[in-house]
Amino acid sequence: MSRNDEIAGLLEEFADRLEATGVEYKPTAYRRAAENVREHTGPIENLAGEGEDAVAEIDRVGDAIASKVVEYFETGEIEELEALRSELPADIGALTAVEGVGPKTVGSLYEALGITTLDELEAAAEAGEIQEVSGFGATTEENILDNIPFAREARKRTRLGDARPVADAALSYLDDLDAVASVEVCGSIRRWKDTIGDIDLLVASDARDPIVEAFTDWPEADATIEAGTGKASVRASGTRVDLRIVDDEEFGAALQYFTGSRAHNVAVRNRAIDRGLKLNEYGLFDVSDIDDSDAAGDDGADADGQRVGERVAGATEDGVYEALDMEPVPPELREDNGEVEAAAGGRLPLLVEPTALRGDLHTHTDWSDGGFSIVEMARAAAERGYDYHVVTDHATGPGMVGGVGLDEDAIESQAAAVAEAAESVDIPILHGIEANVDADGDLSTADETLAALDLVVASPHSALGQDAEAATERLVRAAKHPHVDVLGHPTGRLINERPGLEPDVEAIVTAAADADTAIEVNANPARLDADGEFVRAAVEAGATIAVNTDAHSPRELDNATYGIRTARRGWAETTDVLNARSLNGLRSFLL
Ligand code: DGT
Ligand code: CA
Ligand code: CA
Ligand code: ZN
Repeated sequence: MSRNDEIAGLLEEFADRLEATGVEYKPTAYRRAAENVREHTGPIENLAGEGEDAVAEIDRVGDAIASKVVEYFETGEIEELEALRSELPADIGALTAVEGVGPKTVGSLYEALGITTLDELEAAAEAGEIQEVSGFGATTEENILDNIPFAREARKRTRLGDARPVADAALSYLDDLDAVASVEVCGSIRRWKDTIGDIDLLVASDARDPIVEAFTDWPEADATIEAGTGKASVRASGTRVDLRIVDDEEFGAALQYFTGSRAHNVAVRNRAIDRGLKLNEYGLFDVSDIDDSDAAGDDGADADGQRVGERVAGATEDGVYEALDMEPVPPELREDNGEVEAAAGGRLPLLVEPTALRGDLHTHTDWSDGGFSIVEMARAAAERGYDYHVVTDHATGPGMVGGVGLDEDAIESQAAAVAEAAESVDIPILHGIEANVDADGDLSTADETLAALDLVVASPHSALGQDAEAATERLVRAAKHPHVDVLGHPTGRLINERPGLEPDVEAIVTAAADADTAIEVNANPARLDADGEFVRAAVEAGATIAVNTDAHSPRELDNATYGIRTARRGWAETTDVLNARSLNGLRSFLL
């Protein structure tokens, strides 16, 4: 964990604990400060070394918070936070992971029942004690009980967006070591799964011990879990990172093996067996001349660990697939969902490329809850090399709190502002809106206003706990709405935080295909919604996909990568993706 993340995390905990004790306003100030601290580009530790004034230069970090930051770097703790921790000795991170349990709830439940852990929360709910606490009822208690298993599961896996930067940092650290010939990520992170159990890394080198040593000395590693011969595991940013070191000639076979998934590997291995070959992490071997009495073990080695059979492939991963008469399978597809048959038949899809996007169809500005102006966001899009930019601020409606959304008059004013902004940037700007899909599937913005816009994203932001049938009706209705162009983050899930809607996906993608409404892959790594399975259904139904970041800042436009990878997990080709089209192509879809 970088020290900026570390201090940001403490400020967030500070905010939660203040809120739990009933303090008003201050928690918001701490959360805003935490956000800016996390986003700050240089090491805050250096600023802290220069003193409070230097830290207070950071946007939204006032003198009081700056002095706590300096205190932390000087003494290793923040006295006031320690006092709050002993006043309320509850595991606030674990407890607030339960949907519907906020810091205030944690405070009340500690005061009334002394609850400090998830287990205690569950026991109290099961015993019916929570509904007896003032301000709580039977429904709340039931919801808490229902949501505990999700929270417990969620804490075991890391979001892709949190794990990937850690993996990239490890990759570049290892790549800089002289003894390293090749290095790659493997496992679920190479398949770009939306959550990651642990990060797997593979190195080719003939110097195993020095690399194990260098890896356990990696400055971002918080602890060594184990260090052996040719492998080691450390903990970094709360995630386990596994490293394996193999010989150069085995690198491709090991990469194939450790990328998984297990189910994909089983299918590929069976194909090898059918051909008289043996595939394992060391290589692909011709074992057709070896009879059973040679006792080749499961790993293709005999009892003495000698490898048997003649090596057919193994130095490169592509070579392994080719020797099995298969097209090389992109890692995103390796889930045993038909990719082995497709690769054998030369029928793999031409997946949408990471560089295919020509614009973002869902972005925010300071007209709603974004942090930047129309011009700033459009310039950032132009700098990325996009051909067009679409502004879709929030409309008013269910799920919008604190006066965030635009009403019809404001949308009309914004149209003029977009036209004016377009004159000062080198990129065409389209004017859209992110309308709210209410619980019944209607939109909260008037039809004539929607009709005047270039593009309408319609997203659910409220009633995300409704049952599957209601959710299906709601989303089908929204997809069929004559003014809706893109169905935004269709389930409303937040990975590891809330499951979101669980509709009949088939019904929605069919309606979307019929109505020419694109299904969004929201690339925010907290969402990745629609997910790969949803995309696959959409592509098969002939629906169009839009890969959008929902950016609230220029930096968030970079999240597009996660959206593209998710679309690839759903077998999407370039032609399936609306914003891989030219401006003219986009316009003709919007007609
Ligand atoms: P994760 O970490 O839970 O997100 O999922 P993976 O897929 O990264 O799984 P992991 O870290 O346990 O192992 C990485 C890959 O290595 C896995 O996808 C397949 C391969 N692998 C590891 N151990 C075994 C094994 O015992 N049998 C087989 N067939 N494959 C294995
Ligand atoms: Ca893994
Ligand atoms: Ca692993
Ligand atoms: Zn949005």
